[in-house]
Amino acid sequence: QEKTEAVAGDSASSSSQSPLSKPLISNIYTADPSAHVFNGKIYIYPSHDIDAGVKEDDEGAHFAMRDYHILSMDSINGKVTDHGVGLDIKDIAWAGRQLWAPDVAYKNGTYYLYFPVKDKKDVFRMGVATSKSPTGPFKAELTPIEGSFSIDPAVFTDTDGKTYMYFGGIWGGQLQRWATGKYAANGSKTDLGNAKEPALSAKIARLSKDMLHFDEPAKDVKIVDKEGKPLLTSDHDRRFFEGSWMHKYNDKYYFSYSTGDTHLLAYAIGNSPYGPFTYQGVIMKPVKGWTTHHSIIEVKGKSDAAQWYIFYHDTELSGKTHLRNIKVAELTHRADGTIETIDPYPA
Ligand code: FUB
Repeated sequence: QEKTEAVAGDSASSSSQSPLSKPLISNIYTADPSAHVFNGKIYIYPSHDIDAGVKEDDEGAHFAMRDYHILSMDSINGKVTDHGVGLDIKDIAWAGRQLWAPDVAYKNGTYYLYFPVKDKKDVFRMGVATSKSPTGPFKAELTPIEGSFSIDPAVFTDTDGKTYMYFGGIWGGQLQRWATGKYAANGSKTDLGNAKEPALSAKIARLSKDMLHFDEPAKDVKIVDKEGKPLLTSDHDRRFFEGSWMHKYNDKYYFSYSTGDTHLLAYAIGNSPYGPFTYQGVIMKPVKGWTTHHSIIEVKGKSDAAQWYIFYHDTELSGKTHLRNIKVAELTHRADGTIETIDPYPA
């Protein structure tokens, strides 16, 4: 396995930008970072962006990724280790193209890597691969997870031990093509176009005890405004587009996501993993590049003081929307539970 080391943000920087907000690695392009703390160490499961020479289109064909590299850090300001390829598309029996944003969960000595990839009919499905090590190599199951579709799995284990997958993405993520429950191959390339109807929702499904299946049919992740009304299709500044994440803070469930074509990371709070979630505001203003995608974790320092962080990406290194680099920044919950909006490029 390839193994390289890269140094994380240098805290001695004289830049006015937060020292944390620098590309975490530059030996490869990375995006969609799903971060987790396993055994006191930070592991990052990003997409591995490559230039496959595919023409850019609204369905994201230029995001033609073929493998995952797994990264780790001992601390937020520490070195980043690239552990090399943890899963390759050639080792996924049912895969066609486009290995997009993954996530990982741990249970009873096994790490589960959840990944979206188009099958041989060009339909996005979710697969799962397992390893005894957080850095892989991961071995993929022979078929996609039954009942799974679309993209961007985010796997959350609640304090009661139950694990859920949030997923979905409109436009190139194909969520709109599943509106009837069956895949519409000639369906819309964007959304359902009904501006005054509730927007398409992300999905949630509880995982089975063996972590390899959905334990229930996927349900809608409803996002409502402060009056309890669902966000509408026309509400591009607030409605769900892709990039789900879940974190729990002070017993509340924080569902965060990308608004896609308005390039915001937004969040909504609920009292249960299933929601409904009440829209609260923007976590991060637009980054360089079309896409924005994040994860949020709590990291305990040596003194046991905890700090929350957001991992995200932009296109600082390449200036190209399909060749991204991951970054990390501090995230602050205010006393009332709301989150301070992050400007990724403060003056
Ligand atoms: O990396 C490919 C896609 O771009 C992801 O699945 C989306 O969330 C967006 O970041």
